[in-house]
Amino acid sequence: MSRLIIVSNRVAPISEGGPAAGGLAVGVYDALKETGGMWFGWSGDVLASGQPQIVLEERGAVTFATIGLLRRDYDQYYRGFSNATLWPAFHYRADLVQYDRHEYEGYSRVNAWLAQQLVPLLREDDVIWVHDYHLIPFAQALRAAGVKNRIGFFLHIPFPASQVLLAVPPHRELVQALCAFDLLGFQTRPDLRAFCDYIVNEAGGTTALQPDGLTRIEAFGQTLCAGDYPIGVYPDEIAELARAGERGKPVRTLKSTLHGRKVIMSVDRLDYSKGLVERFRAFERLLDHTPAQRNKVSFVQIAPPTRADLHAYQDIRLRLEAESGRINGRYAELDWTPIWYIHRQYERAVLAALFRASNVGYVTPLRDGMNLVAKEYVSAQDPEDPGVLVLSRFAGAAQELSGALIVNPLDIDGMADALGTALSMPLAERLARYQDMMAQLRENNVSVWRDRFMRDLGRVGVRQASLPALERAQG
Ligand code: ADQ
Repeated sequence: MSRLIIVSNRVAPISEGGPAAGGLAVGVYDALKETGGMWFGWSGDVLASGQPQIVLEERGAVTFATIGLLRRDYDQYYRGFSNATLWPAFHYRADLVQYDRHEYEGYSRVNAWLAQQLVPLLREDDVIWVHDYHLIPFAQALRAAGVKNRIGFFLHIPFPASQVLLAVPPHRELVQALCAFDLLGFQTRPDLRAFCDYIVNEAGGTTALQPDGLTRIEAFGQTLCAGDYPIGVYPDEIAELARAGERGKPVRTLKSTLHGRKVIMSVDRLDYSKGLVERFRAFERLLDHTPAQRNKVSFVQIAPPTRADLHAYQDIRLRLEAESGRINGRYAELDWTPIWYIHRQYERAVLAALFRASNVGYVTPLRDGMNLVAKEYVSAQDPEDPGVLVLSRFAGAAQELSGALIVNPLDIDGMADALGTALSMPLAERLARYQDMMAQLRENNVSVWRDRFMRDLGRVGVRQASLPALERAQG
């Protein structure tokens, strides 16, 4: 079996069975343990000066290879082009896109430099799997260094519609760089369609659905394959964590503070793509329109700040603080706080137990590649008395979780109605919806996601020769 090389911006700090590891990290780490291999990426350190050196750490059959970034590289590659240009554009926020040519040059330079660091560690039959928007030019950089191995790419965030992607000045170079991979994986079919639309209408390439379900793409003189691979979780492990935490301190504290009131629960990184302002307002609208709900339900929003050195993130934080203060000021009573707005990180086991103790999972991003919280919320429910998931149609998870109450996060009244429906849903309907979603989550767990991608990457094989012009014209 070939050795697997995972390349991602950050290398997940995995400790065996450790609480910090998310589904993705665990899923990928499992694959590495099976095949043996290496996880390569940024260590998280930012160096003021000097020459960053790779640190190798062996754990069983897995080698962790990490390297620091110089301050200028961090600013241009990570903070700048990745998170101030690509992240907003790929989440349909062209209004927030900041573009600086030097940052793009830094992004390309760091990708090339990281690729050069990896090359001496590679063996001939390694299979390389690159993750996410920080590393779009990575295969191109490896190819330039003479690497012929199979290289796959998985995009964790949405791929935007062409008209939105055009807002990123080097859009063409980026898509051309993606075409240097052998296999491209997207979270959902709409993301794959958006990519194909760009290939056909902006790049003059062709796309064709193959009998094996993969889409064959020809563009920029390259031939590659693409498919949709919705990422999953391990639902039964989350259920077990949640059950084990049912009598733990966090849940006891929550319950004793609530005095039998219902709970609506949200957990997100604090990010403008997650739709938190609209979500707060819809909860306020519920209280406005349904006086009977006042003092009967609290909304818990857990949102640890991220990327706090970017203006857009400081801005959303201030807006949320203002909104939660305003709504609480309007409705709170001596014995009831309507919105609990918490900036903390919690261990996975605690989150799972809190999900189980809540009546509604409220997951309403404006755009999201998948949204694992939606899947974790459902997995954590009590099979005898499950809560209800209220889910944005713009989360990738909505393509699979049809048992959720699907909402448009811009429709404040619609979301308030859905919250009301969720809070009063009879047990029989909650059970039917939960069972439907759990079956889906078990069928497409994170191992299935990983194995499908690895199988297809093995299948597409080494770089394929371009088809002759005639066949290309027939598409
Ligand atoms: P994210 O944007 O980070 O991921 P998400 O899929 O929701 O979004 O994953 C967040 C993870 O962090 C979840 O496992 C969640 O439990 C955990 N988490 C969130 N808040 C936490 C807190 N306060 N304490 C502890 N843990 C917390 C990107 C894409 C998503 C895609 C994933 C995986 O943006 O769309 O689903 O990658 O592909």
